Amino acid sequence: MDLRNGLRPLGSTPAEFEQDLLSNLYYRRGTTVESASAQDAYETLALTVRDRLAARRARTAAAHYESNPRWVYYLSAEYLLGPQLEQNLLYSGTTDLAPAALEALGFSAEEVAALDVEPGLGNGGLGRLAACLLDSLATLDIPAVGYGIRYDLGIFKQQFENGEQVERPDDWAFQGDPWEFPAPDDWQTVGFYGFVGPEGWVPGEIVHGEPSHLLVPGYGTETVNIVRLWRARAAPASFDLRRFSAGQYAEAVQEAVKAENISKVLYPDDSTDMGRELRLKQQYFLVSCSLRDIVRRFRLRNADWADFPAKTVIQLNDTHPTLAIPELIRLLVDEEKLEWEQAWSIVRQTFAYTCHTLLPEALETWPVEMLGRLLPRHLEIIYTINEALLAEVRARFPGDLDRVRRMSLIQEEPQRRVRMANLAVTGTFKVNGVAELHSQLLTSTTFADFAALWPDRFTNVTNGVSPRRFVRLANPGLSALISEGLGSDDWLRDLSLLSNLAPLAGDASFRSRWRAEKRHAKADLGLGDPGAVLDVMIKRFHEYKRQQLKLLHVITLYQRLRNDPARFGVPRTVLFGGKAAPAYDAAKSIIRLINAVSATVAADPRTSGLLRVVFPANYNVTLAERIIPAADLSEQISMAGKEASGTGNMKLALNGAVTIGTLDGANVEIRDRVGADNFFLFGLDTPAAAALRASDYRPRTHYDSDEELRAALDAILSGEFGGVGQDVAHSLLDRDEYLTLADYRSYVDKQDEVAAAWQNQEQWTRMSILNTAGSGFFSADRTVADYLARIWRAEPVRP
Ligand code: CBF
Repeated sequence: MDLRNGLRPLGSTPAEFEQDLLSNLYYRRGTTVESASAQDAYETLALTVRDRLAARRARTAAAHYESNPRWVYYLSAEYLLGPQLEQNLLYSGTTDLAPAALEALGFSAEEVAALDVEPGLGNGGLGRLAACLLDSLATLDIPAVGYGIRYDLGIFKQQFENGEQVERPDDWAFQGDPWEFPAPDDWQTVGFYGFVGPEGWVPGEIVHGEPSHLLVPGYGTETVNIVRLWRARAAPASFDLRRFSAGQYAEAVQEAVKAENISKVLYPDDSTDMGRELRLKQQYFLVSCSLRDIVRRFRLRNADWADFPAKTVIQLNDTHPTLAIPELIRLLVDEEKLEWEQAWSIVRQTFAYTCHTLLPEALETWPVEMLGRLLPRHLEIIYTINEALLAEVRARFPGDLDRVRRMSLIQEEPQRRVRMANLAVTGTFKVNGVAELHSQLLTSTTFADFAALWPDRFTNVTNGVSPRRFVRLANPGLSALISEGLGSDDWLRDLSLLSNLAPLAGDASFRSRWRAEKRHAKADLGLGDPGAVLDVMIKRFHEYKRQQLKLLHVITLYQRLRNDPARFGVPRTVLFGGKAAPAYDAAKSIIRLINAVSATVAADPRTSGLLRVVFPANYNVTLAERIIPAADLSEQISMAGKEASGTGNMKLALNGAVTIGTLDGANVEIRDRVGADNFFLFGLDTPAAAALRASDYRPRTHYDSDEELRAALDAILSGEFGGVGQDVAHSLLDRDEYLTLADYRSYVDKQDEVAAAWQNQEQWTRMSILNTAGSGFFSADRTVADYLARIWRAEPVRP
């Protein structure tokens, strides 16, 4: 009997769903209706929904096995998945069945949904992008697996104490994770340290990688892919029974604790050598476990290594998984006994690399000493790759020693370090940036030498976001209106259909309903003053993103309100959201100053009904899904040439927020698509910003010549805002690394245009609708289609 076809289909009627919920409560949760807690109800609902997806997963796996396809493997240090329950209800078609079934257990859908904790497996843009790409890969029926680390603790929970960010552990899986399937029998062995002897590498420490997986369903299709996550476990022998028996309990487990620290926390603090070494260990742990798993999967249906690149593409999400390149060579040469040439050729046909940054400091390098101590064989392999690379450079550019020095995989000064981005470019067949401008800048600046050597290796794939999560789930009211306007909800699988909304921008009754939806979303957020612009800046805190510029504008508005009300403009609620890296003092000072300004503004009765600054703590996907639908104005104000792409800009535009922004990252493409009239552009562009930076830039000249700017900075310096923030003001006046003062006037004037535009609500609503209508390009489905056409070349397999 074919067991897969023998699976009992799970029912789709309310009665069948309720029956399954009840059985799961009894047989899997081990409790009863009488004693069930809300947590029992949540976990039971999750299992009931998961079972439906698992049945689809079984059919998907069978179809994949049958067709022995080309696989896309995505290697990423992080996945910012967001809450799972509502998405899985939607994707399994059970959204309407759940409330009644839960009611039968005595619980409301709302109280149960509130227990759905976001997995703490991601941090920011590249982690959220990874999650969107997995969603779209499944939606497009592409055989794919995401590989990552199953961190015990997520990035951190942000709280404010006296306005300062404090970091608390994010113990997200404290009560377990009902969406997770552990697979402890599939564990892998990972070595560290040791030496390279005549027989090859002899590791000095062994750690086990224990996998679990989460299901990644496609929308509107049967496919369910997986993301496989590795958790570090000590080898059983590491428990020292002798010491334990002698009462040395801490010493007895210290080896085990050290091993298990590898997957303890996402992005451990890297301000110490120990922290840096732990991060490097995490990176190798991820790639070593994942590559063995990829090889195991290849062998299920294939025998000849020559077929490996035809069956496998491995995408490196930024440089964190770059050690996969020397690791695959090591597996092929040392373990599979292939010749170096064949192994190198396989590697170069298998890997591709996505770069997500333009900040030189974000391009990872590791001390040669540390890498050689932790992974001695990998350092040898990196040296061998480097020899071949430099020979090629010398042959192409004879006598150009400077170029050789720049392109080398090893930086010599001031400390010998391995350049991971150079390794990633050298060991892959395609390298992509994440927005048009970013990809151009990569080939003209960051990777200019490599682009001169291998021009065909470089391409662009502009980021995208999931319309299911960020419109349909986040903004059900607006989604229903869009579906009504377009005559169907097909746009959820083909976002380009949004362009058909454009004519409705001219329809007064549609505009009035659109406005009503925006107002509902604001009311849901508790920011219900319909007359106020909701001005939103939600993103990680970094000086290049320039939250400090937004803050200077807020202070200017506050001062106008007090001194020159005629210039104030329109009522505004300014909302900030985001975390700063724990060791990034300058960003933390900006957070503290925002909270101080917020308190001062709130305490002044003159601001009532006119100006508010709100900063909810712990910005995450859950909060994003509430804020984005309500936003009127989207702040995308980074210094031009610094933001690789941005994806919050896309989510906000899709939900009808109008952008005020610089020509940076994907802002450029957003403006092109929504129309210059529906976008508030300000500031220096990339060449102008670069030229100013390269000149003798003196930020104080702006302070001297601009009265309003001077007043804003003086207010900070005088201690008007709780006596904090002087360091922020000094940094702007003395260095202004990111040209905040240079762009201040252009920004404030543009904000005055925003205020004038807001006064004409019909016109504003037209702009809002045209932003949504013009944003169809920014679907992650289109992004995946571009990856498929330009890099992955994998075909769909339908279960
Ligand atoms: O490509 C996704 C995002 O990645 C970042 O967040 C990153 O982590 N490097 C970039 O800063 C964003 O511009 C980009 O959208």
